[in-house]
Amino acid sequence: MFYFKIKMKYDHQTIEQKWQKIWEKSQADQAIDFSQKPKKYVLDMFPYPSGAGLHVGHAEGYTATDIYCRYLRMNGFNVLHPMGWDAFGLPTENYAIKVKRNPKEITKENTNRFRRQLKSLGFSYDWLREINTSQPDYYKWTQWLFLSLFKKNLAYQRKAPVNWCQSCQTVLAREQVINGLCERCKKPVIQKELKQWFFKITAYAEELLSELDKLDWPEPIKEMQRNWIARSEGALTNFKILAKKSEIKKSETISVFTTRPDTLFGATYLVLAPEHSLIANYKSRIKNYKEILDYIKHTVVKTELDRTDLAKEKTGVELRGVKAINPATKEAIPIWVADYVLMSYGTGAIMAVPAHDSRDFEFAKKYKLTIKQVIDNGQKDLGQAYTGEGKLVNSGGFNGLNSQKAKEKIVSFVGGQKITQYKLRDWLISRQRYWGAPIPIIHCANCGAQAVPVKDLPVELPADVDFTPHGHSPLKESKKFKEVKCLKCGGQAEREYDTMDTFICSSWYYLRYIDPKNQKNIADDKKVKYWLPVDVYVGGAEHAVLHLLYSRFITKVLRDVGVINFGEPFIKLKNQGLILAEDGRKMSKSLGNVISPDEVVKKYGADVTRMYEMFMGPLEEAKPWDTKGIMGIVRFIERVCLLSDKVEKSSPSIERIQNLSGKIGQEIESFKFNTAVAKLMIISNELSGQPKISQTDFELFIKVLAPFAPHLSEELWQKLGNKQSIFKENWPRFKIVKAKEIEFVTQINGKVRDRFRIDADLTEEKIKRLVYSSPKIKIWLANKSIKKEIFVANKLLNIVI
Ligand code: ANZ
Ligand code: ZN
Repeated sequence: MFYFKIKMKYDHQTIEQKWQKIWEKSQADQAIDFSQKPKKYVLDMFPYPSGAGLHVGHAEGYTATDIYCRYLRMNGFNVLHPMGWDAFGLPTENYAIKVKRNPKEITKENTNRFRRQLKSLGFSYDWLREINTSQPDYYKWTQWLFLSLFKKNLAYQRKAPVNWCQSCQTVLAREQVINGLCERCKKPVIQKELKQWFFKITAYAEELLSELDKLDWPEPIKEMQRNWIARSEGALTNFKILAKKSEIKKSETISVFTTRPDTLFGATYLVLAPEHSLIANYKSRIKNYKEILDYIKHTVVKTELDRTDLAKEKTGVELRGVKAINPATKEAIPIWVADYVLMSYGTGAIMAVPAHDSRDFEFAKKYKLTIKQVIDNGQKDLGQAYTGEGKLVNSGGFNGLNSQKAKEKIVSFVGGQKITQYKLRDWLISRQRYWGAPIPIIHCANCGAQAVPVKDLPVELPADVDFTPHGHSPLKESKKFKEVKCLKCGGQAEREYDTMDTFICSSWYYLRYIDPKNQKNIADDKKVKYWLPVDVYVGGAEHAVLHLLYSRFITKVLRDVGVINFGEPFIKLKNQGLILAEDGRKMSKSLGNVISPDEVVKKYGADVTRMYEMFMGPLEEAKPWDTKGIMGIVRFIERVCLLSDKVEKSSPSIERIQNLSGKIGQEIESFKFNTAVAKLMIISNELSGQPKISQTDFELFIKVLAPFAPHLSEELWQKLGNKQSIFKENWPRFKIVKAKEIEFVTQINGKVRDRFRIDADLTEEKIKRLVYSSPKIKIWLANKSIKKEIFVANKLLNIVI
């Protein structure tokens, strides 16, 4: 509660609760299906309802979207702004094991707490559309989605070396292994062979890559997805095995993937991944087979990250007794096994060109293997690998050609094949855990894996399960779950015991909000066409490659099975930066520096919390909490309260107030909330300096303040004698002063490459969109990655590549 100097006492708790009740009762924030108004779908990344409750970081993004949505409604939009719970997952399950309670109960408590916390901040969510991924009426459709992939051969099973956490007793996805440690429990991860379910995301690699260009997303996020998908243009080349006639049954070859066929004359040995199947085939011919097996044993415990770490010393063993023939030089070259070659990329075998590849160079030096230079580096010696391109030397008839030309020619000379490879792997989706959506499959020894009929969905998560880790799926423990007949032959069959990765639940949730109670379909066709795709999506940058890539993939699958008519779920994406602790470190329980939004709301109120979080700095930047900063906002709110006592109908309005208010709308649209708050402060200062305030100016001011401080604005609006909610008011219209035109220049690496005339004071974002859509600039940037952008307002953008 604040006590003001003279007359007024602003009791934020009473006033905020009063308005929250009124808003809830009037269902003021509900989206209307099929309104005549234009629609906007503004989505927040839904939270994982952890035991820790809402974080001030959640409140940051949620405040930003709330301001934006309230602004849109005042501008005549029919806004869909929903909230729900990403409720399945390991932390709840681990906690349930620890306290010996059911994760369902724990989830219920956690979501109740989160909901209360969100409501206390006055967020205008449409709570009638709340979803919870752990409830059967939701995961029924997650299972339906699985079956859609299964029926299109996009879900399949295979044995695979998987990252296994011995402590969590479960498989982890590549991205859940952080520096060789489990993302959740921080214990070392080992490799283990298991039969697993995969989603064939690689079938969409090219589309996932090329469509990134169309998206209005932060460039660094797009770049991370590009690097994650990682397309490489290269060639497959076969190396014949050299052996005694008597040993060769058919002509045996080792196929390698290379991006540098121009260096083929410099390939002085081959390297196989330890998992390569040919090693076992050569058992009888390899003289040091035992040594090889020993080596392989040591590599299985290493993660891929470890194996490919450039800083780690490379190891390997030669397969003694077998050799291969370089198809260009026809020379016999040794074959090695080394774990810096991965089985999961290309063919699992490489041609080593130590003169021009750094890893091969280091390896060749260590084991004294031949280093043969085939690309001219303009110097006499090679102190290290020369990895650039250039003129060919020591390459027979190809000498003197440049790398680019030589690539094609050498590929056809040796009968190779040009191909495109991606680093993207299929998505491993099965988990040997309890708290997830069961995979709707029945296995029969005779008839194979069969889809559970859609009419039998959901396959419910059984309750009679001891879900403490035993190294196999807890669902296996349930008698009720287990006994099932084959759908084809009627014989004894088994259900699939694994559950789905929770990233599947969150890959499609945006779709369910538009029709959350639909029992017959995942979503109604007409509603899909009206509401989707999502117009603006806001969340943390840490989701750059997981959730955001999976969601794009699943959207394309849903399009291809006819559920939706678009291929990209989120047209525009905005990232929020981390809110750090007062000490500048990340907030964490163990450091004891976590700020709870509950305390801040209780002490200062929701409006102060919201405005402070917006005032801290640009939304997308990381910024430390500062208790002193909050006091600035508290004083602002105090001042605004006092202003209302000076309002007088007859006072003349001030032009500067009009101008400043006019800019606030633009800043909300470009998500510049910190500068918008600064302008609100300037306005309140100006008004404070007046002996009397015109009613026009004051109404204008509280209307533009309303999205930021909804409770206070609503209260003051009522005090002025208005009967209807301020959020039913139209956003004030301002005289638009025609912008001056200027000439804007685009440079690449400092050289002028394009110029055009634009309105002065166009936002940076809009200008960049113009720049990057210019055909001239596109040509310059094709296949280049952008290192840096230097933007000078009203003048130029210099793109460094
Ligand atoms: C010969 C060569 C010569 C290569 C040279 C590079 C430079 P990106 O760009 O990432 O696609 N490679 C192929 N398969 C591999 C595997 N399974 N594990 C580890 N390395 C593998 O890299 C492609 C290059 O990585 C390929 O081109 C191959 O080495 C290596 F001067 O072949 B290169
Ligand atoms: Zn059967």
